[in-house]
Amino acid sequence: MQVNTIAELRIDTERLGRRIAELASIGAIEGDGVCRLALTDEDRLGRDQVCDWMRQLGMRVSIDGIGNVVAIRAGLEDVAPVMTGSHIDTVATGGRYDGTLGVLAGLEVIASLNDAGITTRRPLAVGFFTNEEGARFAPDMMGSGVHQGAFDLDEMLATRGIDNSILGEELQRIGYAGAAEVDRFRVHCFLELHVEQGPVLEQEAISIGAVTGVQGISWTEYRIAGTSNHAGTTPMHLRHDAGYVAAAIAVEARRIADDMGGSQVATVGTIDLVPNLVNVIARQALVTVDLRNMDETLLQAAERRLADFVSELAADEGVEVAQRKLARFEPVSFDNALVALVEETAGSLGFSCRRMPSGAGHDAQMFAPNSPTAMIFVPSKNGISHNVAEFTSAQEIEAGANVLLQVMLNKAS
Ligand code: HGY
Ligand code: MN
Ligand code: MN
Repeated sequence: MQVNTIAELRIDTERLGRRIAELASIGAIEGDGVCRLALTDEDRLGRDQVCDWMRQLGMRVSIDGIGNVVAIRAGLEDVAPVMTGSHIDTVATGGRYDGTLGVLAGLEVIASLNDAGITTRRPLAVGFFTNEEGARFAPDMMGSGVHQGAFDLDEMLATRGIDNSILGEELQRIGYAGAAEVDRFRVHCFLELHVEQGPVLEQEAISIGAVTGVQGISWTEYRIAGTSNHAGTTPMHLRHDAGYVAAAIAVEARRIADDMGGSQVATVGTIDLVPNLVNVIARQALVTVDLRNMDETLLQAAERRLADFVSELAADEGVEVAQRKLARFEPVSFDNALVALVEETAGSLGFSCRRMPSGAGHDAQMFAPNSPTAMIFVPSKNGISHNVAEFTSAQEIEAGANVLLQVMLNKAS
């Protein structure tokens, strides 16, 4: 049966729920959480499972040079596909919905169309991208960045992880160094369903977020070299204390966010001291700072203020500071017409909906420069994410997946 848009078609919520639970069992950690850091064995097992599902759905699966996996369902015409997808790698203390929901909801769209015997005019594509999180190998959105031409493949394959592993070697080890070319795949449009990972939809009791864009992201690593010395005998004015400088950076990062207000956020997620002993002044500190803002000019101002603070403090304390940019993304705006379609579709399905920006980075932002792109958010309980307590209800997932289904059908007709 060749149909374009079947307004009454709906996804199978139980089947989607089963797949979410099954994938969450791979890399399961205490508290219903998931740990599938990019290119670990857990990530490999998750990849194997999702590729099996893709093949069972009759899709043609391809793997590219950085391990991105894209499955295609043929359309009536051989034209640019309507694509959806996200990531299945997680942070070390992740939840079962971040990224995973977007990939499995995409497969649920395919399964629902298979059940209904519907063939769309355009092909449909569902993908998962390597290392969206950037927690093991920086930067984040790495795979989708290579896929869409923002990052150089060889440079990313040479990336050293926080565990000193090399990305390309890990990719080979897990058997996902694919042959498909990168930066060749262009889509008619790209949609990503994702949990909001923040408190807005829940607080406003709204079912669907029509995401207008993604804020700018700046990750910097500071490697501070001081002098180890005795904690008791060293007079304060003679110290070159790397631990003190690291802690001062964390305090200043917070002060910058508080002073600037608006959408400015600042996070010090890692501080490693050497030798990390109670009675030894640290000779080395490694600290990362994550700054984000919806406005590029303000984000640059925050970066400058922190950089000035660090260089002044380093001179005062007599330490050496080497800084390295781990990730830098300017704010991204999604396609207004596609955002409007998400809004209209949510409304026609009877769901409340509001436009909103994304505080988190997403694979979708890497598609935005090349193709019309938009995202669909569903609520996060208590606004929690990157935490095993991450939760979104089956009913909220059903709403988001049905909006995804209908928007994809609309664009593929
Ligand atoms: O850091 C982020 O915003 C995303 O989770 N990678
Ligand atoms: Mn995510
Ligand atoms: Mn995440």
